[in-house]
Amino acid sequence: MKEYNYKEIEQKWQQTWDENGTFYASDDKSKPKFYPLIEFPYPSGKGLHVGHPRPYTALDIVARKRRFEGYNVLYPIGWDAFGLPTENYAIKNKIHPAVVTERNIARFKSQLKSLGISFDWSREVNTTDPSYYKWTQWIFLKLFEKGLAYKKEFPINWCTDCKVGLANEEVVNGKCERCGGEVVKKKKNQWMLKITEYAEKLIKDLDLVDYIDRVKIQQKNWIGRSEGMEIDFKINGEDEALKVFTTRPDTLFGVTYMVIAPEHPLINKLKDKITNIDEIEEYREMANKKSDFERTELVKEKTGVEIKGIKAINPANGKEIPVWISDYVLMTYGTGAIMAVPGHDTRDWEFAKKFGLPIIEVVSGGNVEEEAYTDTGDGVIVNSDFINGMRVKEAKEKISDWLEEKGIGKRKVNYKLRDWVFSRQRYWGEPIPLIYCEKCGWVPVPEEELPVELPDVESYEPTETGESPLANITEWVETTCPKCGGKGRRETDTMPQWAGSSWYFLRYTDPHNDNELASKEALEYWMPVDWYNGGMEHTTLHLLYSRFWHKFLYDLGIVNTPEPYQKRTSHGMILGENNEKMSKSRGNVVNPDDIIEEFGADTLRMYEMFIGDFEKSVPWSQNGVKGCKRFLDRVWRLQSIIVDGDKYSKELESSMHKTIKKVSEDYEQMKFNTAISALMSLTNEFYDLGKVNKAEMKAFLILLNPVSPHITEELWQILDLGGMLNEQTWPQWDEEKTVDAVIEVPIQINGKVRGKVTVPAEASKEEIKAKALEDESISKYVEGKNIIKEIHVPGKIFNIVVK
Ligand code: ANZ
Ligand code: ZN
Repeated sequence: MKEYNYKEIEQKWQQTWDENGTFYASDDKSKPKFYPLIEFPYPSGKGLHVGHPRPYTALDIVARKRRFEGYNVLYPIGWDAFGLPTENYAIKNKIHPAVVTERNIARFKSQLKSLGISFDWSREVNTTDPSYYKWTQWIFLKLFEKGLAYKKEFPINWCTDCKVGLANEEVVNGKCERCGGEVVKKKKNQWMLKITEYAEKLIKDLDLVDYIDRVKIQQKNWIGRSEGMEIDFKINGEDEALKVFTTRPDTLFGVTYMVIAPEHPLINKLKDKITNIDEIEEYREMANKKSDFERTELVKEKTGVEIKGIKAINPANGKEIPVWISDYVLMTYGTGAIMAVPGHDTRDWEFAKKFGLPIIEVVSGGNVEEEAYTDTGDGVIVNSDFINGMRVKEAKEKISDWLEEKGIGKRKVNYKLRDWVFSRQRYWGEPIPLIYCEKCGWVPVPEEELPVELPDVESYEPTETGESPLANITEWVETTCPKCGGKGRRETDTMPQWAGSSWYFLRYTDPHNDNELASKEALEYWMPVDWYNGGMEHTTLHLLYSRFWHKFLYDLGIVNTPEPYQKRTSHGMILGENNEKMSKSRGNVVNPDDIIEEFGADTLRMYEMFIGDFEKSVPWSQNGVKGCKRFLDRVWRLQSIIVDGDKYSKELESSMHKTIKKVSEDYEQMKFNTAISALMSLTNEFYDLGKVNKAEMKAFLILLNPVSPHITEELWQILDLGGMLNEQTWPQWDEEKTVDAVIEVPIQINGKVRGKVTVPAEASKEEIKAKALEDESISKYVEGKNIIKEIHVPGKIFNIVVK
């Protein structure tokens, strides 16, 4: 027997699969299809991380299993290659980001290939390739055409270090998510995408898909649907009404003051009436410096200023109430103004206590002098005229009807979801394909002129004014208006990194198409993605954005399914040995290349699947890696005990069926660790018995192949089991043979039948007796007596004689 030379074996099979195009998805559309998807990597300069192979191997297992089951499988891979780290590296080292990207991709690709994942490399996509981003731009133009892309002056989050506008989600605790730099507000004209138009569908259609619960919950929370009312409060002596959004119209009689956001337009409108305008302006300036996050932090001390010279009127009881300005009310939610009910809202309560504003109890059950009573379950409405005595739910309906009848209020659904800030003032992104003309306004670049390619520039740094470096290239910026032929200027903002990943799964179905983003036939056959696995860090935004684009394309009739992904699962992270996140600074980074070099890709793959529950984060263990290598060594040596046989042997028949069932089901449920355990136990049985026949070996190798594809393919060849392993079919199990045979034994006490026990056919006398005495209806005849004799007629009867 040759030694287990994993290096030679892995290289050999990777080359063979490549040359044969073994894992290319076929265009044979008569077969059922299976489309698994992993989140395509960002080719960073750091190379592959040991976290990458975990999800890739997981879906590789499912992909390989499906091929054995007769499916036409599309398991694609590509590069999400626009983005800041590459751009920052390019700036620092004065290398074109395209060159950096190419280098990084080459490295990632060779690393990924050395893992032996069954990707269809013929369909590789790269978001920075003009033939790809042509279609990203095309989709943007469709959004623009349908009025879903618009420009708006928007106080954006501005990172003072990256000099770039950030989306809310890129600001973490008031700091830039990427560089940790300080984030301030800056007014800027931005391209926005109207994702809010799809808010309702993005929630409702979650019913159509099979996502793990926590992912659905994240999607819903981010969209943040909230049912309530918009109510108009008259401003004394003005035509102007102040509109608020509330989810608790039942507390209307408890409103003792109002609060507007610092940015609220009412201030400018009533400037002349406001007697303390300087104080107000000063407060506004201070608030402008804070992030939304800081402003809404609960623990923070409330601040605010009363707007003197104006009063509002509570429409329920006609009472005059003061209007305040405070930064705990956000301009970006609801109407930017609230009716304050300090008795029943915690923030309002804190504010009222601090500024000595009155607190009225309108729902009984708490003690509003001590704290806000926010419970909506048990209390009864009090101090509220015609809704007194009702429960919250009923009162809400009643007062909502009343307000609507009077034309003072309107039922309204609000969403936390904001429109998507789609502009970046950076170089390394897709140019936004629009031209500004003094006469015609924003004009799309004609379709036949797409893609608008990134021009070469000298320096990739954003300009001091915060414009993208593209703004400095006059000969690129200055162009003619496609509509009137007059002077035009190109948009110099580029798209965010989210753009390219919002539709890449569509391109994989037909990646070389020059005429369409993908052909109708390809989309119809391959979509939706059957199974999408990715990290929990992407289950909010990437998922939401790509679902939005997909729904938009669905409405245009370009794709044929309302949802892009039928199923979504998520994996846990791989941590350092000491349970901390792997990072350079901690010095605990494991490089997959080193593991492949020392133990082989088959071992690395197995280890990453064996390491623990797939959904949980787990620490790396070098000993665990060694354990997997030892197991594969044992698998290799099975050659020495192989015997002929084209059926499972009597001794192993039941174990074979049980293992096939267990492994098949576990792979589907992503319980890879227990599937591998079952294969380890079966191997032990082979060795205990001193032999494994060819029929058993065939089934065993196919079951193990998805986890460790090279060694299994090699053993198949060495043992001459017929053809290539990857051409076989998945082994079947016989349900009957997976259950142990059981028998019923009647139990007699002193010759009288007192009951029956069910035991395995091969159960011993002791086992039957123990089981019988567990049964109260039998044991009561034995209690307090001595057993003097036991008579066992195997398969027939068990008699206990007592005295
Ligand atoms: C009166 C009231 C009484 C409220 C009460 C709550 C409890 P969700 O569920 O998140 O939609 N609100 C409305 N707009 C706001 C803004 N721009 N900034 C800060 N707070 C705002 O929350 C809706 C509630 O949040 C609204 O209902 C409003 O306070 C507040 F016992 O109105 B409520
Ligand atoms: Zn024009």
